[in-house]
Amino acid sequence: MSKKKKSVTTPDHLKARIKSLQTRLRDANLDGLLVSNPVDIRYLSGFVGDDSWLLVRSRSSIVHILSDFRFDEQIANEAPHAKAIMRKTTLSKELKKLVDKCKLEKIGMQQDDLTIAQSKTITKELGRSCVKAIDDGLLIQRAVKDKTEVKPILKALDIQQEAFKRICEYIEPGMTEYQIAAYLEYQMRSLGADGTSFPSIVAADANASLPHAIPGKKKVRKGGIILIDWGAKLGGYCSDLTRVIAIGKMPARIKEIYQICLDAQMAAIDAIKPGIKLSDVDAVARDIITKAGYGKQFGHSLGHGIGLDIHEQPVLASRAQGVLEPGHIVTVEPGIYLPGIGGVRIEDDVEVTARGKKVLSDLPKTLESTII
Ligand SMILES: [Mn+2]
Repeated sequence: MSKKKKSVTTPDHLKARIKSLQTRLRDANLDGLLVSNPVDIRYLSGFVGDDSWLLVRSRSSIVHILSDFRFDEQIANEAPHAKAIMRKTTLSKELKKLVDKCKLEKIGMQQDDLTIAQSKTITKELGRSCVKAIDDGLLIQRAVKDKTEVKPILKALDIQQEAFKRICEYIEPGMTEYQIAAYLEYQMRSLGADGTSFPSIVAADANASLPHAIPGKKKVRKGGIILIDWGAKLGGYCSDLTRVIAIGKMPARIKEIYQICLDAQMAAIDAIKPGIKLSDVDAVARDIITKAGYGKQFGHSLGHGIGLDIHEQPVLASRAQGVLEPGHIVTVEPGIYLPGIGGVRIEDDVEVTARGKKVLSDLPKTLESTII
C-alpha cells in the first residue's frame, strides 16, 4: 500500500523531457497535458504499466500518475519521483479532483490515444471549457533521441544480429517459416531481449513479395530465398532490420532485384545528413529503383523512425514534410516485390549525427553474403 515516501529527485533525462514538453504546452497556452498513451507515460516518467494517466503541468516540475492498486508498488519502483494517486473512483473523477487542486484552467488531451467514450467522460467531468485538445507534440519530441535512448537501441541491435547469425546456422531445407520465426524469437529472448519489436516476418520464396507476410507452414528449400524482417526490444526500445538469404544459390531474377535494392539502400544511407529533406532521402532510393524499371514494385515509403514504438517520426517518404535532425534514428528499407516470384527488402538502422550519420547495424548484406 502507499507508504509515505521521501521525495526523490527526477533523473536528469526525464527532467529535460518534461521541460521540453512544458515549453510546447506554454506555447499552446495550456496549463497542462493529460498523457494517456502508455508509451508516452513511460517516456516521461519511467513507469511501464498501463491503465494509468499522467498529468504534466506547464508551470510545475511535479508530475502526477493517476493509477490504481495494481500498480502501486511498480510506480514506487519505476517512477519514485512522480506523485502517485491510487484512484478510489474513476480516472476522470480523480483527474477532476487533481485539476481543481492544482488550479489548472486549460489542459490538453492526447486525442489519438483516448477512445471517443473516454474523451466524452473527461470533457463532461472537467467541463467543456477546461479541455482543449492539442496535436501530439510528444511525437515530434520523441523523434529526437537523447543519449539514454541510443544505448538500448544499440543493445537491441546486438541481440537481434546475434540471433540472426544463429538462425543462419540453424536453417535447413524443409524447415517451415513457423519454425524459423520461433527459433529466431527464442534466441532473442534467450539473449536478453524484452521480446520482439513486432511479429517477425519470415517469408519463403513467393511469400517474400508480400511486404508484411505472416509466417506459415511454407517450407524453405534449397535454391530458394527467405526474407526475414525482425527486431528485438530492449528496455522498451525497438530495433528493426531486414535481410534476404538464399539456401545454396539465389535465383537469377532475385539476384537482379537484390543488387538494385542494395544499390538504392546504400545510396540513400549515403545521402543521410542533418538538414536533408525527408522526401529527398526517399527520392534517392526511389530514383535508382525506378530507373532500373521497378518503381511500381517499390510501393511503400523508404523508412521510419524507431524508438519506444516500432514506427515513429520521422518518416522517410515522398509526401513527408521536414528534414532530418541530429538524434533522429531511422530505418532505411527499400524493397522490390514481384508477385508470384518473390521479393527483396534490405533494412538497416541509421542514426543522424551532428555531422552526418552512423549506421548502427552491421550485418553483412553483399550479394555473396546472402548465401547460407
Ligand atoms: Mn521497418
